Amino acid sequence: MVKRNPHFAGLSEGYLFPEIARRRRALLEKNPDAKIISLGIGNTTEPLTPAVAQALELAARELGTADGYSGYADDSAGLSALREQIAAVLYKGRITPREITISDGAKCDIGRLQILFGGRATVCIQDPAYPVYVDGSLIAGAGGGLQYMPCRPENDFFPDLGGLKRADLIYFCSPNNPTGAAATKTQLAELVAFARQNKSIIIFDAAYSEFIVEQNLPRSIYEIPGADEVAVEVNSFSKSIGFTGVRLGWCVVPQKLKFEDGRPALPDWLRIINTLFNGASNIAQRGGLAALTPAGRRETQNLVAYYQDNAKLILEGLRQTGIQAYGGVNSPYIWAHFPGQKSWDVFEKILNEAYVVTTPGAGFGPAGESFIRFSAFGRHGDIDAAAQRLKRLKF
Ligand code: PGU
Repeated sequence: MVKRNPHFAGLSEGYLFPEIARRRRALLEKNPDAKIISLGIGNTTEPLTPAVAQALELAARELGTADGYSGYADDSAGLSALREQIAAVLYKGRITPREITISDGAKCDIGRLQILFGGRATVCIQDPAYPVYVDGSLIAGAGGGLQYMPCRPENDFFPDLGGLKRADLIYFCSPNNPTGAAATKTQLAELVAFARQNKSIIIFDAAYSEFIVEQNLPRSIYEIPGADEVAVEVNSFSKSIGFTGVRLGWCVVPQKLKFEDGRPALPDWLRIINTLFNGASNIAQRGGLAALTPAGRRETQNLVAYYQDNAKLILEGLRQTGIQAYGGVNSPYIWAHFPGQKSWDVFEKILNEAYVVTTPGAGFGPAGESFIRFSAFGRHGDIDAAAQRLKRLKF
């Protein structure tokens, strides 16, 4: 018999979102007529926008012709045109196309980065955080060296770096999932200085960067001078243009990022991409290119604005109930506080009394206890109905 990989012993039994889906199904079994509204998993609901949908369609048609067909790409790092556009449009030339690799999504890149740095790397993770950082690190074998950085209303959701032990990797997500907090330039400069001082590497997750509306908030860690020596960045087309199912993202590994022995990290990263990944879908990449044209950029803004209107409705609904809620401005997530209550209990109450699916804060880490995450992804009508139902609840 084969021994089970011991790294799985430290993991919670199941991944967070399937557990939530299970509880939703349980309610439907009890009450098949329940009109459930999901504000749980951050899953996009609006159709692909015209310029992007047309580009995907055209790419698929071309693959059906002898001249237009293509198979494996020569370079698994992605279409050069797309890498150039990401560098020009989204990084304004701060990053070169060579430092960008195109992927099937930010989650998949986080998994591959965990292979790049290996199971011996010690890690610091925001608490609460997107569960993939902790679970993925544990699967990679980093069980011994995992440190939480509590992010609460009291510290403006930015960790107290002074109290931390040095770690090899620092996971940082801004705008944050789940708290909705977007770090300021000053805060990110502090993070970069901390990483430089400790010779740590930041894994910066900018999956929600398009949701930033307030002026002067950084959309990328590379807006901070010197970050290119200490940070990799992952990002995605999932939340900005509705590619949660199409699948397309990218990762930046700057040429200046070096390991302890002075070797650059980029060649090792490209080795992983070429060895364990055959490149992102050729069709999806054409959609990504269309999303970066002026028409595509306008469509992205409209789509994001649609979800931001939803966030306002949820925030208003919660505030009228007297619940303290954070986020929802530069982020599609609202982080609501229910002091003294267990988040899974509040989750069950909202599910069973309002038929609204949410995500319990405890699923994102110990500091998430007594919080609930509301996702603003959904149809206006559903969100409006959910906000009305929330107003009627007594906590
Ligand atoms: N990074 C962050 C911070 C995310 O919140 C998510 C999705 C991703 C990356 C994944 O991006 P892809 O490019 O689509 O791979 N978070 C959602 C979905 C749940 C999940 O398991 O990914 C959420 O509800 O938190």
